[in-house]
Amino acid sequence: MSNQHPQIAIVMGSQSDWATMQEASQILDQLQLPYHVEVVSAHRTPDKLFSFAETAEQKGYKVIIAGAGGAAHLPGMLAAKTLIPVLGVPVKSSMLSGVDSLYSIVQMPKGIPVGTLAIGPAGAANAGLLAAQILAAWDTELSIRLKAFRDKQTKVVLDNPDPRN
Ligand code: RP5
Repeated sequence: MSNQHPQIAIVMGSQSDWATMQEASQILDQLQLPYHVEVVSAHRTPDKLFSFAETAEQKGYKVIIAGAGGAAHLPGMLAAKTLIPVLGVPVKSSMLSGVDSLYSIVQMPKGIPVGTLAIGPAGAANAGLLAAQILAAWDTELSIRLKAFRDKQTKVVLDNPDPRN
């Protein structure tokens, strides 16, 4: 991990979201990208949500990954309070399997965008990749690491064409 100040923040509505959101952190670890992690709840700590969003730019964050489940306000409220791009991850909920989270995050009214990923671990991992790809637009070395990541996963498929093995 480099000593570089984190340009990515991973926030989530609850400690219980970490099981999902750690997929984003694992991708960023693989890509040697530093990140900040914090629980920020839209409904339990609304004032903290506001102060996090208001100070995010001065802390140097360039992308915020926000995961939440149920009536998932966190990504949309963060997006309303900052111009930093917010990637929303719908966490799978116990009652509605995360479809509630997905609809809450993806259906932002016109004017305040949230880039919404898939429900659950795949969405969290892809949020990590997408955050890295956004930063790679200004970082050639990161771009090379992302290309190597893709080449590796392509090779795994090409090297194992028989599904019975
Ligand atoms: C949301 O409620 C969180 O994002 C979490 O997905 C869900 C359940 O939270 P806990 O009751 O596990 O704290 O705020």
